[in-house]
Amino acid sequence: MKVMKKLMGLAVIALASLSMTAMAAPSVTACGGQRVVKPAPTVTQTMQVVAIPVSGMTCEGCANQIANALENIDGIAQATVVHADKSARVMFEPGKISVDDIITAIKKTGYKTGEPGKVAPARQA
Ligand SMILES: [Cu+2]
Repeated sequence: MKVMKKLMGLAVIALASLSMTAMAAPSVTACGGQRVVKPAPTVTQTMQVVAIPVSGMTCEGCANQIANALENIDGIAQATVVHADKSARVMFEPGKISVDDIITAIKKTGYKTGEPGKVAPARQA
């Protein structure tokens, strides 16, 4: 009985410290990546969207840095990178840039990529 109580107490402490960590996590960044907000792109029928797994991100600031870098590239209309999802969702113009180019660009920012998901049209015809 005493042991059970002790274990319960430990579990409570563990839970408390977990939620403390969650609360202490800054909403934006630990590594300084501030998202540069750009106007929403004009989505054309030729644009496509690809989801690319990204590993190595440690916070939302990393995600912001990748998204900013991608959106500075000609042919990329919009990049949504989410640390929690470990993925990048990129809207691009296939005539200007390929999925391979996008993967190379992500790697250049210092993060690792996985197999890209299915490429889909950005807009339904
Ligand atoms: Cu970071």
